[in-house]
Amino acid sequence: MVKHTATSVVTIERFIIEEERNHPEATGELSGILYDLGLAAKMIANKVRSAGLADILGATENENVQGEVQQRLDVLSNDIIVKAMDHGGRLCAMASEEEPGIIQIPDQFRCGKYCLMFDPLDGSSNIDVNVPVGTIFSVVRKITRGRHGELEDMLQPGRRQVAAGYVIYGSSTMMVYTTGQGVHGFTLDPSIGEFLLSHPNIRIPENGRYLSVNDSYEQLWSDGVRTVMRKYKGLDGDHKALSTRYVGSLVADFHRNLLGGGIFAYPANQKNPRGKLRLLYEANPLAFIVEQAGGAACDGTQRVLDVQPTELHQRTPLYIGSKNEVELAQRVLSQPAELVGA
Ligand code: P6P
Repeated sequence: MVKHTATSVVTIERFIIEEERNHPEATGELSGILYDLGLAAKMIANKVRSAGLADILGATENENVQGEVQQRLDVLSNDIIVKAMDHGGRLCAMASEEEPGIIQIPDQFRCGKYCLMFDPLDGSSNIDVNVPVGTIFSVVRKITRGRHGELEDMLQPGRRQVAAGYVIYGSSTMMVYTTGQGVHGFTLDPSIGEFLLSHPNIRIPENGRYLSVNDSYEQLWSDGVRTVMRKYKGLDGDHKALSTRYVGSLVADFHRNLLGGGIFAYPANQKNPRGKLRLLYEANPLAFIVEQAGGAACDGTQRVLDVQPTELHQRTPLYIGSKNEVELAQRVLSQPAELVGA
């Protein structure tokens, strides 16, 4: 494998092609998916950057399948991805946070052997106040027979993913992805419209610096979760105090912790007994990335990538980031209730 450093000018297209060369059996279909997602990301970045000027801020009158008011940029980003991906002949179906059911490939286009699941613009409630938002995507191989993708193709455990990534629309636009060969980050150079390799082989520090959690739910947490948070805050003397950093935008919080070390936690609570975040297109892709970077992700009792999905939009509690902090959560939350806090 060619060893790149952040100083050589390597476009994402060149990097994808060079990575593909490491797999003689590769047909180039997965490379094509990643390339097309990079194109969609540039188009979304363009809309996000000019949202304040082009009167596409604010909410539509529609709600998505989650019952969340759809922001106009949500809908626009969803349409950009669907139209960029539906005709390439590499996908047999898609699924999006913004659409209730599976998105089929139109009959006039060829179907491929992969399924794409995505959250087109996560954290969109932050758009109007200029807080970073992100796109998250997950790719799995089709396992059913027949031309078109089916629900069964989507409901595979996260360990079956063949690629996963996100785009963060922040102070710069970055695309971070893995195909199981490490995690690599590319920063968009708007002057040439290219994603350039800026963060080769990202590794997350084993010990976290930051704690990302919404403390306002403390009264709704179980005793076990409260014990975990006490430890993260250094109140039990057996773990150093982490600095709290919570943007309220998953991709922004995850990206900071991936680069600097930290734990993002969205526990189950009495209001959201299965957590808030979605398994297939939020927790699973980020879990694949973080494990490839040397971190971990659990739902409080098991590895996220081992969860067997049962519904397209199912939610999951999520503890994701530096290995030591995720293992602490799993250790405490796997104890019988009566032992928690012992
Ligand atoms: P809360 C944004 O709406 C989102 O889905 C994630 O991006 C973010 O991490 C989470 O919800 C924030 O949720 O309940 O803390 O506002």
